[in-house]
Amino acid sequence: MTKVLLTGFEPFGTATSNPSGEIVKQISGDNIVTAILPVAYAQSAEHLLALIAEHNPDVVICLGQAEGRTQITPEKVAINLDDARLADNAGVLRNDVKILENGPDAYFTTLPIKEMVEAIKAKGVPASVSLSAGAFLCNHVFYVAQNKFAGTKIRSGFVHVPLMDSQAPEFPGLPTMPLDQMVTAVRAMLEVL
Ligand code: PCA
Repeated sequence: MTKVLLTGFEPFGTATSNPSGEIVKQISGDNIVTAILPVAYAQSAEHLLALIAEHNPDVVICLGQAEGRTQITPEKVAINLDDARLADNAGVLRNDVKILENGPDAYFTTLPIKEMVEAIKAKGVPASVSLSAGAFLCNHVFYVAQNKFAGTKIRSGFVHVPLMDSQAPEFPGLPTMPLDQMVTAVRAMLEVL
């Protein structure tokens, strides 16, 4: 049986909740380990690598919030760069910092993201491949995971989700999606695996 590690993030910035964390709270199964990562550069990577060492997953899927998006968006590429206007939850601001000094500039996902997008759309939830995970925490853990599993058979990747409906008052004017649709989408991705 394929063992999956599925992670979300805690809230960050001015937000008081994070859909990625709420999604993972609703997913469970015999072969699924879920966790919520801190939104802090050093701690997120440390936590993710500790979970991997403890659980030996065959597949790692990390989820994160992307304000402004309207669809579930599996990410194609992780870049070797921390560069954000926002400080992380530990107060660390990074501009133009490499994640791994001698690492490659980028890694592609090793998840079957096109099949995943089709499976999500088949459930009636909008989805598309994204070509940029940004350069904040989401890209950071994505790059750390891809680097960890480079050259192995372990598949890993990152999926951004929109804001959820309950966040509308905190993010006026930005698109949201019902949380249950996001949970449906994540279950559809897991079925592909
Ligand atoms: N989204 C942020 C970090 C945590 C999250 O859920 C990002 O897109 O980098």
